[in-house]
Amino acid sequence: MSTPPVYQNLIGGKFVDSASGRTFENRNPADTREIIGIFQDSDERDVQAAVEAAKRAYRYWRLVPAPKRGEILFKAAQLLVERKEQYARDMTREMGKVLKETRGDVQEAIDMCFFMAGEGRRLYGQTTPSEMPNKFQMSVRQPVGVCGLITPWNFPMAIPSWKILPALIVGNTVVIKPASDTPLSVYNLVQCLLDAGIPDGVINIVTGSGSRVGEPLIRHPDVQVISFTGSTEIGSKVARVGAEGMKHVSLEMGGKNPMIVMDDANLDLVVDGAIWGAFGTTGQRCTATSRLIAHRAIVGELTERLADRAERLKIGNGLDETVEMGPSINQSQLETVQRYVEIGASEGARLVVGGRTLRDGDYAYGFFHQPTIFADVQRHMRIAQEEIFGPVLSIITVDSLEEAIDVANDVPYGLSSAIYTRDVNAAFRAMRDLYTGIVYVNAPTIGAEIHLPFGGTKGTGNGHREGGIQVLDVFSEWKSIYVDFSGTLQRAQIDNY
Ligand code: UN1
Repeated sequence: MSTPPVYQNLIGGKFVDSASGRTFENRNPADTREIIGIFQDSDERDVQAAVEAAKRAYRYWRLVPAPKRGEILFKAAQLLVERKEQYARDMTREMGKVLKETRGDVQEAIDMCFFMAGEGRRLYGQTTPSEMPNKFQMSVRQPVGVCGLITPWNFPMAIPSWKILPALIVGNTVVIKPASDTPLSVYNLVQCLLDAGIPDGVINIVTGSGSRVGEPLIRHPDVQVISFTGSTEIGSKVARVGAEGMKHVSLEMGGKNPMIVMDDANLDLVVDGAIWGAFGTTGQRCTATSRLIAHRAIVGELTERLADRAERLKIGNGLDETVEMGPSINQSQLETVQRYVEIGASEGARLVVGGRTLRDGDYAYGFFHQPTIFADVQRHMRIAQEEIFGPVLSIITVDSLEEAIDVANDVPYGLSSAIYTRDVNAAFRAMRDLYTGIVYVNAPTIGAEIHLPFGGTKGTGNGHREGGIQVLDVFSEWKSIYVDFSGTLQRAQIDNY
């Protein structure tokens, strides 16, 4: 086997070893015999150096005209387009999801790059009339400073792009800590930005653990913005640290996304949508369809059809174009799935398909689990309430739209939801009453497009949105500017009344 490549931290435009000289290996979750790369196991000293570099670069970058920053992003987007296939392959090797999905992940970064590049010529502010004569006023977006970005492994390029690109277009600089399971895709994305002409120090990468890198990064007094995607448990810790330091904090966390299926739904469409929503990315999406809330009149037939399709899904190494579902990301995630299968069984749910880890033949070297469906799930069972982040779908039976919406909303999360129906009244009710940041009609809970706001209610986040122009609010501050050209002192609230 050839020697795996070594990746260094990127600090101030230079690739450097960690201060301690320690490294870690990253392996392919479909075949752990393959080492994808050796990465730096960094600590506080590396974070300190990266933040200093980002702070230095900020003095320059914030003054580069936004349309010029946009031009660099346009170039980077074009490079991503050229390198899409290679990066998708790298991503399948490091993350495990199938090629068509890793191509989609790179595409999402391309979309974001073009979108934010265009924003360089907008970054719209507002002008408003003054209460007084001969006075002009406006509000403009300002960059905030150094942004600390902590990104997950399930969308190893798309999610980093959602954070890096809006941060940069506004004029901030960044230090990113990629998930230790998928740092390579962040290096690939950042390489395009460097090749497109991003100056030294504007983007810095520090790899390593959450405790040794993530924590000092978010605590650093010179880091003004923290954008985090990951678990609710870590997210609430990030929120506390951010609150102490008076930082902008954007959190994107879990989901327990429901798909409501009414008795008039087109079941062919539902089967396609539910299989894609539940088992795409091996269920490892915050937006994954993890609860199917089906009307009693069709639940029996639907369960059978879903079980039949799930049973026939081809599982394996995502580099094989015929494979439909890859492995879990790592041993611990696989164990979580196994644990929830046991929990579901012990809670009295009916296992209709799957439930087993695959260990024979080539599967022995990866973290493969069968797509799993439980029926007769009760709304308050743990498998109906807790995020599993794996290929497990819970089917809950209901008798009416009202009950379906009530069950759908009765979880601690609120990211995405869906309804399948041909009844326009039911669809509009659901659109209004489903308490999630994203609602789909006759489509599964996954598949958000980057130019709409992405995020959720309740335990899913802290009210911010990624995607859309709304993301700019995370990475900018509003400045209100008053220009008095009257040549006299005009006292607001006094001289004009
Ligand atoms: C995630 O699950 O963490 O909407 C992100 C989707 C993708 C992004 C998912 N565009 O499913």
